[in-house]
Amino acid sequence: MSPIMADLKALPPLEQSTAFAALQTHFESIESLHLRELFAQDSERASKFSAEAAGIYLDYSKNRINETTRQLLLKLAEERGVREAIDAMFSGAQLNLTEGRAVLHTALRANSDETILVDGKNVVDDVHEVLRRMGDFTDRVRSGEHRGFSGKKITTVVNIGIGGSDLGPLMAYEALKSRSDRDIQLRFVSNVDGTDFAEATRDIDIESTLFVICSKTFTTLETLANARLARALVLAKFGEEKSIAAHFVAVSTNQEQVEEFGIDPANMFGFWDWVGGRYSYDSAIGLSLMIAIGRDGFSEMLQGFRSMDQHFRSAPFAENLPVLMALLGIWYNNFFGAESVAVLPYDQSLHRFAAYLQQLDMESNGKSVTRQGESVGVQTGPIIWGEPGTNGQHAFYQLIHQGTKLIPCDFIGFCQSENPLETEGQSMHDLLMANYFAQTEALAFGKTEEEVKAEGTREDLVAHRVFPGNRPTNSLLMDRLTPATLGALVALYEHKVFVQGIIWNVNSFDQWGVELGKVLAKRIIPELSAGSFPGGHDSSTDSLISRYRQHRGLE
Ligand code: G6Q
Repeated sequence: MSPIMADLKALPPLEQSTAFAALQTHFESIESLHLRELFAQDSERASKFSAEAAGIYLDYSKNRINETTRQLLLKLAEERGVREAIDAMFSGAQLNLTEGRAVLHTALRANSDETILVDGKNVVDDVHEVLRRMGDFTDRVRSGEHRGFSGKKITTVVNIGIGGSDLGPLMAYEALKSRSDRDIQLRFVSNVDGTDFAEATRDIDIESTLFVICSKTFTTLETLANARLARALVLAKFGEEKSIAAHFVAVSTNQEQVEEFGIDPANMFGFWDWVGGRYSYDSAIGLSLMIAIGRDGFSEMLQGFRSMDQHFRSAPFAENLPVLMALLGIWYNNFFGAESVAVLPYDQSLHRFAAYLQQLDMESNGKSVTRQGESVGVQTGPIIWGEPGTNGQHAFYQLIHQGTKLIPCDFIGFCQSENPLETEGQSMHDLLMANYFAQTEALAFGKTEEEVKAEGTREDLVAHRVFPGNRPTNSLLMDRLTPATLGALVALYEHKVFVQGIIWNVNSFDQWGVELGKVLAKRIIPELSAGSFPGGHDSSTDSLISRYRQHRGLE
């Protein structure tokens, strides 16, 4: 075994572990039990199955578990070495063994007096140095000290990046928009589809626009293509290479490529290879967000991340929010055969949260081999999807309530609204949250045939109007959506994904699955331009390319 792999407990296949076998036996006895019975048996159930940390209250009582389930799941976490893995991650062990890297996004929010060594160097000092530079730059942009080439104040920031260099800042900007400087608008360009760039830039005033080029590697095709378009716009406007310095900054780990692109390293904000792209929006990748919410807002967000980190690191598993949510996920994924998880924020400003979690979870745990390269043998990462409530209620909740699939849901809501409007004396927020509470109640308890009949329902409609219930939900309730609660919420999901990855024994920190498509696309790019097309793919791909070429007038 390599020294890297020695960082974690040697694990037998999951289905051979003692706790997993015990859970399998237990599952057979509890599978048919209804949440109606579980609640009827115990009036204290809600308080027994809830936990709170870092401003997040988690009620997980509407899950198909009893005390034995909880104990067995907690045993599974212990048996799979979750405690040791947490310690290893926080101390900088090279858990990302296929890329030979530490996994230290938690260092991005460490207090300045902490010490975390990577190759003998305290990385916390570097983190705080970059944060200070970001803060100073942010202040200069917001105050108008940093201006465009022609002297105009910056009023538009266009973030160009993709995947981990886009989804985090975008999600967080949308979430915290109510706290942003409204004199500065953020735009995001990610897709290599020209429409994305064209729409984001069609009405901007280049003289007052700052482009933030975010790319960990600075080699990503989509980002570089969009960055070149932006560069051309700026040069077309001013006709001088010198204008680039006023209108471009880069966020990257790759100084050489940044310089080659023509951005002065003085305008570059760095981060490190021990930060995974999808774990990076609290690094310099969050620069555009910091410009929007200010350095204090950003620091408040880091404080929220930190509170959840501390909780995750120190709380006993029975009270540990990320561990509990991870175990509940495993319960449905590996025993009930659930294929997906719906994430349902009752807050419009979290409308990109499910998309953000899709990458965080699916790119991390969408794996089928173990850390040692053997077949995992069990189901791993679920499909993550969702939309804000109440919109989802008028679209896909039907399937969650009465469909044939079991879809565990995370409901996310806040006690205070950032926009506390009233309509004829009625709080809009109460209308919203009444729906949150009602949905979790309906999903858990449903409506029986007797209840439907008792309402005088026509005989032929009874079956259609029955709600089976017993549909599990987690309820996450927070006071309000602040930078700190957002940070804590994101860290909760980051650590949940980590715990599941450890239990399945997969490497949650690589993403080899995105490589093949990139390589094939590179081969195809020249085949879509003038010149003869030799074919040589399979018959389907060849004919699709030929048809495309015909329609483009090339054949
Ligand atoms: C995230 C992934 C991926 C990455 C993008 C952008 O964990 O690695 O989504 O963030 O491919 O990569 P660059 O930041 O290097 O451009």
